[in-house]
Amino acid sequence: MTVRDPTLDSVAEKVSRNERLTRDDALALFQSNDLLTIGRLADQVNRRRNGDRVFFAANQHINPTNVCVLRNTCVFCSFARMPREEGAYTRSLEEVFAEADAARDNATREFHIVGGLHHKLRLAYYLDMFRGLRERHPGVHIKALTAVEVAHLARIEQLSVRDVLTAMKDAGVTSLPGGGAEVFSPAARATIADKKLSGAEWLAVHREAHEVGLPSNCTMLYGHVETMADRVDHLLALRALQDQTGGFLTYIPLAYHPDHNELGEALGRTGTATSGFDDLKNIAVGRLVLDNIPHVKTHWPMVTPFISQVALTFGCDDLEGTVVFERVYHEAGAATPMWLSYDQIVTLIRGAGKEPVERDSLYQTVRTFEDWVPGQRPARPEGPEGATFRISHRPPAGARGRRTLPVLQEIASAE
Ligand code: V47
Repeated sequence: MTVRDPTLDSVAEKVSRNERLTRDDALALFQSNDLLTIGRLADQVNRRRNGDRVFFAANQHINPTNVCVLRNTCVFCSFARMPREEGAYTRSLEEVFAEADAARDNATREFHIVGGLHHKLRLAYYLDMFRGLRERHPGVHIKALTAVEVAHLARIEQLSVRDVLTAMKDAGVTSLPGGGAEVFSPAARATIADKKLSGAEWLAVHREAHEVGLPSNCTMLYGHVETMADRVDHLLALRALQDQTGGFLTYIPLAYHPDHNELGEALGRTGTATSGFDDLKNIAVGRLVLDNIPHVKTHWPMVTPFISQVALTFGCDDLEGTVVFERVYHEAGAATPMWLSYDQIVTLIRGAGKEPVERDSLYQTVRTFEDWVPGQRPARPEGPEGATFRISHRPPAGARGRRTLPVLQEIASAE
């Protein structure tokens, strides 16, 4: 393979020999602008593992509350509110169940449940939610609560993290999402998320999750104040834990969105998210460094469906899913859709010359599409013909100049 940037020669040799990359190799990759070489190397590694398969999930995001005790200290987040701040909400269990009923019409296989650190919501609220969802939607996996929420619940309940995780598992949770990792560097964390649990604590929660039999995802928030060395050390810390537990399913690089949050204002970055160049580089370097994590996922709500489609030839084998409805990044200025239809996802994957595979949370195959011919019939398997989402707008949030977000009002068949 022709390598334009000579600093990547030894990385290319190691990749061809299937050898583990070092810290210096990872730094060289992040510092290089030879994106096509980096992408080709990552593609090579991904193809060895996944061939042309690209996974996706028919999933639904549920955010039970945006009230968060870290509202004033996680300065990169646009989603959180103080309890009485305009736009603050907390769903009753009935409201959560009503929102989740959308799953019936949309052949959903995964609920992705994350929210703020509420000062009053107790563990019982979440356990009742998981049990209720399990009962109402027995075929749907529950991927719930970031390590930050788990640690918060352990603290307010005066329980161990292990006890909280075990109770979650018993109530029907099948995996943990990867949020809250941000970037482990203590210096960067002190700037963007001063009071959040530390990197070591985040890793400890995931270690415990893996030990009690809950696999999890992992993330890195990039494109804010972190250095290239911070990115590398973050990836190496994830790789080291994975060597010990094998419990991470997928790595997801998360592109920082600077709108409607204090950090974006302080950096003068409002309206300027990460670049497509850096988005693709983060996918590819993640694939190359995390040689022991089976999957790398691109989160299309953050980087656009088009960059995500291109990422499929830059080392990525997972296009996330239908998402229905993304709120966290849209509060921070993401201009992408709030969901994609099942058919749009399948078409994006096919459009990249890849083989779509619908998966569940644990990467078990739900469906493949060898027999599906575009244009003849929808790829979407079940649900009433023409089912669609009806969107309404809540009253202006006002506080901190945050924009009004469309929220799910009801789900119904198209008239
Ligand atoms: O931890 C918050 C990020 C994360 C902003 O596990 C922001 O499958 C960008 O982790 N700009 C939560 N990012 C979401 C998350 C996730 C997403 C999709 C899939 C999975 C999975 C996990 O969102 C937070 C934080 O890193 N975030 N605010 C922002 N302004």
